[in-house]
Parts: sequence; structure tokens; C-alpha cells
Amino acid sequence: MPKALNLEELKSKANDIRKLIVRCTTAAGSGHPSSSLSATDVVTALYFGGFMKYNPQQPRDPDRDRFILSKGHACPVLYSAMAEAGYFSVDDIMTLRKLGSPWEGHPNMRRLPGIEASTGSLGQGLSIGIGHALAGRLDKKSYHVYVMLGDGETGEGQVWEAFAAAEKYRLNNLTAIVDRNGYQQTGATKDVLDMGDLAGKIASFGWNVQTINGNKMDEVVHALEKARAVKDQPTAIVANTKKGFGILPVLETTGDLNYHGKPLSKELAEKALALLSQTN
Ligand SMILES: Cc1ncc(C[n+]2csc(CCOP(=O)(O)OP(=O)(O)O)c2C)c(N)n1
Ligand SMILES: [Mg+2]
Repeated sequence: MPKALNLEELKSKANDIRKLIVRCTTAAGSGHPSSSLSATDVVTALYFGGFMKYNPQQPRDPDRDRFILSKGHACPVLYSAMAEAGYFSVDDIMTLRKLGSPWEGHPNMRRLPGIEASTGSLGQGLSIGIGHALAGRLDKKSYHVYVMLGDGETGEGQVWEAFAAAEKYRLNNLTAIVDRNGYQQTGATKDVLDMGDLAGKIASFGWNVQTINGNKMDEVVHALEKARAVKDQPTAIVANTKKGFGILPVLETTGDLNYHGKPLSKELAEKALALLSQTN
């Protein structure tokens, strides 16, 4: 288990990860920086807050905890966190989306050790997480499975089959985190398919549910601690976030607060990196 960083160190690590997200997507000239930035605080806490046990030198250790990024298009946050954790180098992730690079536009478990599931086709990650959680129970392993979904992604029917199945099996070794950033691909989530009381809906499927500000590191850490302590149910964390968090003033100048699937131009990236350096 890597050493757990304290709150201030976690905030600083999240900032480093945000810089890598901006850099690798701008270098690629494509990708999903805003979807990655909303999720950064949760992913940082998982990898560096003492929640996940993993060893980059033994990515297939049967006892490792699993993280599945169901909203696979946000893989720049996963690659950046894994580079910081030592799975591969920062130079590696700068090959994002280049022809032949294993740092593909969506995570590919066949090409990168440490990636638990090939995702990108939205709706599947929670079901895959259930498979890992059930396997852990059968194998008498104590590992924990974390799955991150997008809020737009919860419009996929398979997500709700998975919520139902996880409750049926009382999977206390499974935690789902919904990155509720209020947008999906084509607009505001509430306009495309309004899930309304998402936390209430998940709770009605028999889950333990917490709602937090997912861009506040203290709230994220506290929620993950509480999730670990729940012994008879799966836990969901509805993390209210902002798409592009960390560089919002820069996105505001573009008039597009969703900024879905667009890299920053070199000029905007410089502004974003300068802003992130101030916050560090
Ligand atoms: C099954 C499927 N349908 C459509 C898409 C295209 N798509 C890519 S990202 C996206 C929006 C996802 O929104 P959300 O889950 O809220 O993630 P965010 O980018 O806001 O974090 C869509 C519809 C896809 N990847 N998979
Ligand atoms: Mg969203």
C-alpha cells in the first residue's frame, strides 16, 4: 500500500495531475480534459489518500484493489494519476492518442498493465466491477472495487441493472462514485436525460449513498473513509463536481463550460497551466 498523503499533499497532487491532463490532451490535439478535471480530486484521493492498495511493479497482484473508470473517455485523469504513481512515465502519457501508442483515447486493459477494464462504451463499468467484487468474495480476498461513472452515463439502462444486482449480492466490497458534473456530451445532463434525485434513486436500489462536493478534497477523503466502514451494503458516492474544475476561469473565456471532448489550444493551455501553478 503506497503511503497515504495528507490533505494538503493530496491537494497539491491533484494539481500536478490536472497539469498533466492539460498537457497530454493539448499535446494530443484531442481528448477530454474537462471530463478528466472534474474527476481529478476523487481519482487523486483513491490512488494517493491510502484508499487503494496497489503496487505498480506488480500490477496483476491478485490482492490489489481495483479501480474501473467506467467513463473511459476521461482516461487522461487515470493515465496522469498512474504516471504519478509510477506505473509509467510522464513522457509516456504525452503520446496520448498517437498512432500505435498504448495510451489510447479510451483505456485498453490489453495494452496497459494496471488498467482493470477496457472502457469507453458507457454503461458497462459497474457491471464489470460487480464481476470483480463477486470474484473477490469467491476467492476469499479482501480487495475493494471502486468504479467511477459519469452522470450522463447513468442514463444507460445497464447501470441500473448493475445497481440492482450489487444490492442482491450485498456487495460491501464495491463502491461506485458518480462524477456528477452536470453535463454530458451534447449539453446539460438535466436537459438530455434528467435523473432528478440521483442519490435517492440509487438509495432506492438498496445502496448506502452519500452526496458530497467532489471537488473538495476533505469531503472526498471523508466519504471514502465512510464508504470503507459500511459492512453490509454497496456504497455510492454522488460527487457533485464541475466539468473543467481547476481551470474554470480559462474555460469561461471560451463561452463553453461543458467543453466536452476538446483539448485546449496551446495558448489556452499555457493560461490553464499558469493558473494551476498559482493554486499549487
Ligand atoms: C454507449 C455510449 N454511448 C455514447 C457514447 C458517446 N459519449 C462519449 S462521452 C459522452 C458523454 C458522457 O457524459 P458523462 O457520463 O456525464 O461524462 P462527462 O464527460 O460529463 O464526465 C457520450 C454520450 C459512448 N462513449 N458510449
Ligand atoms: Mg457528466
